[in-house]
Amino acid sequence: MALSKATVFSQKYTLNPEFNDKKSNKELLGEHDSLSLTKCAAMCQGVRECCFYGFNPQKKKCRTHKKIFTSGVFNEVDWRYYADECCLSGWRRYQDHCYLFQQTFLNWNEAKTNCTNNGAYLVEIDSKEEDDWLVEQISMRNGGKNENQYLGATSHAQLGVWRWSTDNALISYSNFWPGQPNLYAAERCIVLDWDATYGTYKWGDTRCEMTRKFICEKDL
Ligand SMILES: [Ca+2]
Ligand SMILES: [Ca+2]
Repeated sequence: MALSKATVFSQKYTLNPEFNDKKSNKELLGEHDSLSLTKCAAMCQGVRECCFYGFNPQKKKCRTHKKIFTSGVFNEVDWRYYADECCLSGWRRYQDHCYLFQQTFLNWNEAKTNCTNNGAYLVEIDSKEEDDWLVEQISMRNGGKNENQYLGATSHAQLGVWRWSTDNALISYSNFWPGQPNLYAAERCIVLDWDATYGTYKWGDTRCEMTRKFICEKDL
């Protein structure tokens, strides 16, 4: 699939105010002269690896980064940073990951294969922030309908011990409904499970043969 960054970019770019007046050489692609923010944005847009850029209107400089830097940060006034959407068309970006909300219903194994074939993995939720963002996204798409979504964790190897499918790591964050997981022997997969009473999604264990919607995730 061709990466249509020009199209994606024109839809949206976001200011990241937490990086105001900061600079870092981490994940840096380059620093260039640039007369305007628009020209700086185009410099990032024109480079496939670029997903984050900063512009300094006083110095007329543009810094392009592979992704958001999290270390090596120092102060330098007048830098303002923007995130290029930077995901393939149809995917949504959250922090340094891209997500595809698949609308077909597949069993867990098929869902996992589908994500692999998309150069991604079945979504792995590592924080409350990521969980909240995903719930917000699927709530918008499904309008509160009962369309549960597979996550990438199973307990195939050991009853009640949940591991992510990419690296077999134990899940470090979870957000199960009270009373879940409840059927350890039969329900070896996890879904984001809609509850009409609470009007939101939390996690539940489920049978892996059930066909569900699912979310693919990939790293930038
Ligand atoms: Ca994740
Ligand atoms: Ca259950």
